[in-house]
Amino acid sequence: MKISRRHFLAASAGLSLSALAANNLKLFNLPNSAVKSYELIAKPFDLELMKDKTSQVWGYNNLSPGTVLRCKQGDTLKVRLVNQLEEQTTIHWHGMRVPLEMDGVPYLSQLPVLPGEYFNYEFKCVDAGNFWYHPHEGSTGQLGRGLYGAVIIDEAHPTDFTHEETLILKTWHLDAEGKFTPFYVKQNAAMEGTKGSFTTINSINVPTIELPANQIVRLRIFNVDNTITYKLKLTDIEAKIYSVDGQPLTKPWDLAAEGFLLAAGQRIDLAILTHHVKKQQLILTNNDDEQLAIFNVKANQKTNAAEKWPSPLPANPISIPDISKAETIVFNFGWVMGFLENPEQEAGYQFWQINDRAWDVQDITCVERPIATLKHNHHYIFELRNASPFEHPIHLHGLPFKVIASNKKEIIPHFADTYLLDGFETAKIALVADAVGTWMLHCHVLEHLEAGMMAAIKVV
Ligand SMILES: [Cu+2]
Repeated sequence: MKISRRHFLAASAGLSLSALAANNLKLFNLPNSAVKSYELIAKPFDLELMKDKTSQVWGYNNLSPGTVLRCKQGDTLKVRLVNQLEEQTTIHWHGMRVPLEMDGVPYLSQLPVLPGEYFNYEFKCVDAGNFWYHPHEGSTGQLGRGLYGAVIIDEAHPTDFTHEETLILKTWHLDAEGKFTPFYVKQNAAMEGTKGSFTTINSINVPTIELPANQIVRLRIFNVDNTITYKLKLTDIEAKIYSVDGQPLTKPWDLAAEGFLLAAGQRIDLAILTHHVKKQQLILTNNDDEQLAIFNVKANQKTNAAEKWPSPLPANPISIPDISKAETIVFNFGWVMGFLENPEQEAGYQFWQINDRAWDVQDITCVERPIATLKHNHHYIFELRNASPFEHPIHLHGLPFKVIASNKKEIIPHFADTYLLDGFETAKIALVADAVGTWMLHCHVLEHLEAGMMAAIKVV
């Protein structure tokens, strides 16, 4: 069922956005500080991704990744999105706790921004860390063509890091001429998704990045890909993970010898000390064999930061779930195998389900049928069960969660906004439902989302 914009306005008239905002005020009750304003113009432009080939990408302000939005924890971010695309769009602030009406979900948070229109986003940045922005509309194509960017919220007080780099990972769907290949292929969408073939960091294939010696370096690594989980390793140097999804780890983790799985949508802060590097060249790899970036460590006379691992980053003000009083809700991530026997059937567009229900991206009334209703400020455990052999990075809007258990992996409890659910894995995440509103729970393999793997969770 398709519903007109007028219908949405009529339906939402009874719903007071200011009342919703008031409910969220507690979250945003930080001391008043600066306001940072940006304009993001979404439009197509030509970009040389492959040498001597032009790709017609979409970006913000003729950039892909778009402008880095940056301010300090507690500041207000004001962003005007101007739509100069030929289709409607929105912006979702991945991992950021914003009021529902700023969350960018079309027909739930706001009307889609039509070609030629603009929309003003404004919210307080309550958490420090690495977040990102992207459309929540036409996801495979809009993100696939390059619409995304980083949001970096600096900690309220200085950290021990003395140098930083932002690395945004994506594997583009391009042919040998630099032209886009399909982002959504039914047969792949029913399985692990359609992978691109040309991997870049900040839109450069295997960039060489200069790092000064004698520094405490913070690598902010983002996975904005439609599909791929990268298995990250850094050669010839010890590295530690300081945050996952922008949320600091109480005790930083060693980057394991077998690498770290960074799923679609996720971010980490990776720390290295460039004091006594074994080699002047450090290589960031995916799956051992694919080079992602080369770091050249250059002598630097300027500073002499102590050769000491930095203190953990300060925790964000997230409500801590109390497992002893939490109610458990089970979510089954299902797979309709019938599709594979008859790949031509149109019903194949809904072969992913959560608790036996497929989301239809064409039917805006889905937002009116939440899959679970939570009581405001109550504690919950979500048991996430994967009934398929394919992995699903499960992302929840509005409510950061604590990862607490898995039947397949050893879990060190930590906060995140996306959990990589392995094939046939059952995992547990815990949260306090401290933000009133309707929040999306979905897989960040974007073809899975568009083929049904999305649901609404309501907090009342
Ligand atoms: Cu999935």
